Amino acid sequence: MKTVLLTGFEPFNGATINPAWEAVRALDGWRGEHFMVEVRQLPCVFGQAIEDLVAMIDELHPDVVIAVGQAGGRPDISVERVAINVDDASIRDNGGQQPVDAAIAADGPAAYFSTLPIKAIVRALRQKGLVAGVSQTAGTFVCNHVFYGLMHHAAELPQPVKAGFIHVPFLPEQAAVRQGAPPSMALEDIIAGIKLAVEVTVSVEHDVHETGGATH
Ligand code: PCA
Repeated sequence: MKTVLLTGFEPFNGATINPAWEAVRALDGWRGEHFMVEVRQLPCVFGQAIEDLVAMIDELHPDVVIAVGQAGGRPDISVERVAINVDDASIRDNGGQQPVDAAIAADGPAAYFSTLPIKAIVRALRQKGLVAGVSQTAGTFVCNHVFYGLMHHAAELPQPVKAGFIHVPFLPEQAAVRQGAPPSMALEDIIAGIKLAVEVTVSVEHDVHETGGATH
């Protein structure tokens, strides 16, 4: 039985809802034939978010970790390829911090690649009619920060952990109150996408290597 840790961020930047958390918390207690899912919330706070995630991993010893965050303005479920070693915030986090051009790990590599089967996930999502793509940037705010911290910790663990990050769009009710009608996705579609990402990750041994997966 594999353990899958799914995390979602709390709302940030004055919002009252985060689609990542709404989707992830709907999967609390979900089990498949060969896996069980543990769901946790992460604070949108530099430093603390990585500390919390590392503690969760050390407690649960998951085989798979998928962290999920909101990427408002993106139209697709973005399966992130790469985490980079920099914090460069254009807004404050929920603790009032706004790091600029700061390394996440002073002695860490410039970047880590996701170890999720990113192309296989995108293919499966598209086959279900969900708007999805590989993304080449998770930004430089708390999501990239957590993604980098996750991969940095996973790289040090004795057991192999498949780990990565997925960004999800606004919900329709978030888009409705914003200027310029940004794209959005129904909660049920975001949930279906995260479920598929889990199922593909636990069942696929090697990623597929095909072109056309990227959107960002
Ligand atoms: N999205 C932000 C941080 C928390 C979240 O859900 C980001 O993309 O960095």
